[in-house]
Amino acid sequence: IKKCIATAFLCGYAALNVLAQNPIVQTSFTPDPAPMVYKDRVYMYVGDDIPGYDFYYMTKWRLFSSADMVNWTDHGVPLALEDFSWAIDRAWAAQCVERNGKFYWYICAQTNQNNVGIGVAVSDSPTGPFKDAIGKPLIMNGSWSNIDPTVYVDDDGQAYMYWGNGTLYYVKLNEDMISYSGDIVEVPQSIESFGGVRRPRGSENQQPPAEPNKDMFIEGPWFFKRNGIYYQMFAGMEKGTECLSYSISDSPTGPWKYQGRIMVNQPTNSFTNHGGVIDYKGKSYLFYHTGLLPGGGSYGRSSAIEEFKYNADGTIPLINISKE
Ligand code: FUB
Repeated sequence: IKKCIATAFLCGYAALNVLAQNPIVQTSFTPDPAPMVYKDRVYMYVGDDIPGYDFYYMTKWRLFSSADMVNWTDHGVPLALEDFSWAIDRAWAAQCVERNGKFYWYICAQTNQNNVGIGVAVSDSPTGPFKDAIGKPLIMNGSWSNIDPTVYVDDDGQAYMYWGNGTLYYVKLNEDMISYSGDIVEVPQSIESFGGVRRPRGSENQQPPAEPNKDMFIEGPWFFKRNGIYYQMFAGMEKGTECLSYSISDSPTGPWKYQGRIMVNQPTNSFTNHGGVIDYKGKSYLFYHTGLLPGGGSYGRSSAIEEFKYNADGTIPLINISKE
């Protein structure tokens, strides 16, 4: 094991095998995992927390892949802030999806207009090279909520992109995957749809008082469909720390029905949690992050994976973290 870690450090950006344990990458911080199944491999697109920082100042995105969920290949840094002329900081959560043999990596970043925007890079291969597809943000409306894009192409070919922090938005992407039609829609939030409603900043002490321990949509949506059910997993709230929660719908645009928490009250050593869900070779996996790599914490986060089984009705059980 020690030899493998050392090799990974030395080889830098070259493709190499890294360890299969939680945290599954031990050679760099790997927050905000976004898994993608393509052909017979799982690709895990992640961010990169920089050691020593006390905020989410992030500059690049990393990629790993596996054919067995045990041995992971390091594909280095296929995308970074400098690939977007308009991006200056906060290379935050991203997701890559495939359509018609092209790969679209949706990212969010702080822009040179002093807000955050969502961009998209495109490639002919899941491992790159990736290029900014439009040379400007796909979404930039002055809001600081434009983070954490998640994209799903439905069976009828309509693609949807959800994103948000506090406020959850979606648009219908066009077939080219780099433009959209119609308005940006703000998703209504209620106790029934997302477990609670986030209070406007500064109004936390106003009446009516918040119910203790109320869940709510914070950020990090992960939108997907399975057996006819649409799922919206998201970073929710549990005792002042992010947990993973989810809502479901029978339509890609809601209304959403809150189902509860997926990962809660776990010793993750991180304020944030952010995840993705896939089925791969007949098994279901939750990807998420913790601050459990030595030297890690809320600003040094690492990807982890748990296998789980859906309940017979499609609901998701509570999932515990494992450290190995
Ligand atoms: O990694 C930076 C931000 O922290 C992400 O965009 C959020 O989802 C949270 O994980």
